[in-house]
Amino acid sequence: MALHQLFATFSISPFIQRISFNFDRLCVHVPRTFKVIGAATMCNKTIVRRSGNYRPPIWKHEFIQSLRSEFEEEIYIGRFNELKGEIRVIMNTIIDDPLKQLELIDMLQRLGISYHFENEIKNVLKTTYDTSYEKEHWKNNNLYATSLEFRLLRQHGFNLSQDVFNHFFSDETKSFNVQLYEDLNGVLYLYEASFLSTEDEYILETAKHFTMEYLEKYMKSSKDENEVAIVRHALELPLHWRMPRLETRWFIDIYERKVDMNPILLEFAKLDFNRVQSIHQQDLKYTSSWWKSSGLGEKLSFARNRLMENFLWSVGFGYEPEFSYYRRMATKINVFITTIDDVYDVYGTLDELQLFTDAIERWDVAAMDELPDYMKICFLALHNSINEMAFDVLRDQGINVIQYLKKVWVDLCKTYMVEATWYHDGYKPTLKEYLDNAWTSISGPVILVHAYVFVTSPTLKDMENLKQYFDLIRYSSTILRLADDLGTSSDELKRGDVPKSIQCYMNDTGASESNARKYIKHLIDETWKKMNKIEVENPIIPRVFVDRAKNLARMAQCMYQYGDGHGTAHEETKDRVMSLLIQPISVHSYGE
Ligand code: LA6
Ligand code: MN
Ligand code: MN
Ligand code: MN
Ligand code: MN
Repeated sequence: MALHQLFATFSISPFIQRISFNFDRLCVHVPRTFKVIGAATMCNKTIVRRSGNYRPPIWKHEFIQSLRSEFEEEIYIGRFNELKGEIRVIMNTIIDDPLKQLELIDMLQRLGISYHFENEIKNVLKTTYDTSYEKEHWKNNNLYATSLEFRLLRQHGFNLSQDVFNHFFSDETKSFNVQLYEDLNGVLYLYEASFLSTEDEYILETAKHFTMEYLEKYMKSSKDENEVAIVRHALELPLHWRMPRLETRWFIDIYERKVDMNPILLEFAKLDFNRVQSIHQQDLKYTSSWWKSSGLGEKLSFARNRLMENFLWSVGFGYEPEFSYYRRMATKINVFITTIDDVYDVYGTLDELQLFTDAIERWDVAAMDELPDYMKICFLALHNSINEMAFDVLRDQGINVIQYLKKVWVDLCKTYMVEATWYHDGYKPTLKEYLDNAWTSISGPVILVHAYVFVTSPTLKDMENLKQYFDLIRYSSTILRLADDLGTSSDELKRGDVPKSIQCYMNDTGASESNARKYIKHLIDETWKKMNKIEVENPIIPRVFVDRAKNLARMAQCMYQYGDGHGTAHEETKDRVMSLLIQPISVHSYGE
């Protein structure tokens, strides 16, 4: 099967066929309950356009260009390298203590600095995995140690069995031992480990429910503020589902207050955070200049103007310094997704949308001529940008990827078109029918196929192999879709849109909105389990790509944690941008 057939399993054809070109459709007859923001007269009838009522951006281009960081200066770099050496020394001194080694890895990961020690970490985990079935005293009877080992190994794609928890679990009562109630850390670590489970792992499923209940109770009864903050944070979202960079920023503050913290790790983590932040600022400046010069913000003023938020997504996909180019390209892609989605959902008439979809399918500048002006500029900007990215790949890797990139944009526009048609016809899909289309219409395949090209440096054969990772792309995209629906569907329905997953489930089952939301959250949990399974069962998928897929799901859960953090640009997103991209962490002075 060629890559262009990759997503064909999810047939959209029955709906596409209904979208025949009909000039009369330029004239919308049925005004729904949306505000008219644009009106034009064609064939003597008025075109009614919806409005997103989006607020203007809060981050100005001039402000972004004014950002300066001192953390690239010699004095910091010298100290930084010194600390890195000291951490290597620490690693060597604990070489005979497996538990200490795992604890150190855990701290390095949570402090966002493990990427400096990838080889060392891989070696430790490999050794641990190879000996993990032997009776070893350091983890016997120790729920905390067992859970830590389990989580770290699964996080790194090692396929170890849930049976490591047998000792703490009674098969007769199908429950965990009550002595555990004495061990907060053990329960907390078991809770985090349970999110690495695959489907049908009933011990881990029981662990998840048991630990949640325990931690909820603990939070209500404990007087220890620091501990309560940690437990509340864990219950809001488990570690496995969290956007790595935000987690790091949060954890550095927590770590500083820990009684047994290591000042070397802390100082290194702070310097690294600030150094990486200055790289992010360079990337941000580049994309902000690009966005400004594209003129799209002014010409398509009905659409969300969200350069900063789109950049934040890219930092969620990959924060490490090596991903600079990828972050820049991913931001452009996110900008196009956000803008074109508003063309389909808010502004365009059904006939204009069909023209645009056809133009994308032709991928030819000649196709522009038939488009209205606002679409022309959008089409050419997309066409140029994607071709330019393909040019970079051709120059650097010697392969032509245009057909692969184009394919995902065509699929995206076709699924947008299906939704536009459903909306126009007042059609209510079932949840299954909706999701078969909506995991593509949320743009996950666009984001991930481009990511694959930029982070794995593929050969043409690797591009063909991409079809084998179809499920990974689908699961990650499904979580993105479900999280987006939880955060955005209330406003979308007010504005006028197709029923989203929550409403489809309500229509299918008669459930209340609150129960439908619970069900969608359950689906997210189940989809994560499928993604976890792929990771441990397919060692050939490039890890750097699997991490992008997981990070996309994580970023979605982050952005929509408190509602629509992307489009509405509320306080929460503003605070996150401030702490991740604008403000460095304060460090003591490094003067002479
Ligand atoms: C879609 O918003 C959108 F712009 C996103 C932020 C989703 C992921 C895209 C990125 C990373 P909307 P719809 C930029 O909620 O119409 O309008 O599919 O998507 O529900
Ligand atoms: Mn469950
Ligand atoms: Mn939309
Ligand atoms: Mn849409
Ligand atoms: Mn949405």
